[in-house]
Amino acid sequence: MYGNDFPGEDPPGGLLGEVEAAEAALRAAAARDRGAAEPGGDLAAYFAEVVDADQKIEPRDWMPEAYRRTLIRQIAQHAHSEIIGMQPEGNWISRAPSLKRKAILLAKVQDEAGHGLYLYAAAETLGVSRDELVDLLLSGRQKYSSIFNYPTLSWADVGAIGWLVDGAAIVNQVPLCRCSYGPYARAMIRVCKEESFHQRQGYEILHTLAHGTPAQKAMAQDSVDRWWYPSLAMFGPPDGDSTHSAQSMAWKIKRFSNDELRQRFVDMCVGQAEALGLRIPDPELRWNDERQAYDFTEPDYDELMRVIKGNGPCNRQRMEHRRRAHSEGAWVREAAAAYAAKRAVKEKEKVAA
Ligand code: FAQ
Repeated sequence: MYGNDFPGEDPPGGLLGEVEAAEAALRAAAARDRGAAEPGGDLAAYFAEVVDADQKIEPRDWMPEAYRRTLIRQIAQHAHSEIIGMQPEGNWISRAPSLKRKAILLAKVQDEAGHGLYLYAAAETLGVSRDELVDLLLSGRQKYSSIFNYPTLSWADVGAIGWLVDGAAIVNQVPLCRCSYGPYARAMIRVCKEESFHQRQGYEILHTLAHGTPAQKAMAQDSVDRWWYPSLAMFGPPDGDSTHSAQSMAWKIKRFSNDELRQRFVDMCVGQAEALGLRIPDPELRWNDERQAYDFTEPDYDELMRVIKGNGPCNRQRMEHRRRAHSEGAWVREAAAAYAAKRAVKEKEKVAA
């Protein structure tokens, strides 16, 4: 048992095996002939046919306006989450307990920035600019994941974020590798491979602490106690309250409902917690033979709604930090734009010569 492997290897090869299968399917879809219907006739029928055949909608294709808007909302929210998500762990870079841990954490936090960039680039293929999306985040008109509004109080929190938050992110994102929109699906393949490393590094931190001194083990347990329910809430409201799931699943943007993925995450974590020697803080957690899944206590969805609306423990702090970083980075954007303009003039002169 190690990181994101799960008992019985279902699906075969674990979650990474599923990512590889999705990557192979993407290649096959790109190579396949799309069949009889060509755009030009009934565009909506053509769109439906491509989605039904599990092929990919590409930026050049016609798509319903609501599909485009849904993708922009979800991909932008996802991108913002990666960027804001750098803050809780970033707080620990200068306090990591060894040079090795510091180097690993630096690389991990930098990867999150990279994920944000792949995702902004995927959203841009839908006809919005990164500047517009950043404005929407900074003005509070677009969201980011609830989970990043909780504080990191100890070094063990870096482990718990890797194990639980990256673990939940992977369970949610592996099916997105098979999303119907090509650029999002392709971005997700790379993101999932990197997230898998993130999850393992968190698991390894917790494993080390859980097998250390009694104080270290207690610190690890305290982290798991605080991060468990917020991680369950990351999957979104229960299916009955999820406004977008039905349509997103019909369009094959989402492949599973919020509750299905939450259950999958719980089932994956139980064995891993046992291997860590840590307790999942849920007295109701028990195997249900009939359902072939664990029964568990749902997270507090009222708390989720409060956090989503801006009233979590760290919402204000996270947004203030992001706004400050954005304004302090203005000179970098100006310098990059001036450099690009100079290069464009030089290129023009070269062509003219
Ligand atoms: N937080 O109808 P649904 C990561 C909103 S990346 C905030 O069920 P949907 C990597 C939702 O937007 C983590 N808001 O919505 C990392 C909607 O609001 P709206 C981010 C939430 O879209 C690790 C309303 O509630 N991952 O962790 C949340 O069908 C470590 C109704 O909900 C993604 O973004 C929430 N938890 O399903 C980085 C994955 N849940 O717009 C750094 C892609 C729901 O109508 C360090 N996104 N809402 O006002 C998704 O899969 C989906 O968007 C869901 C929500 C599943 C999050």
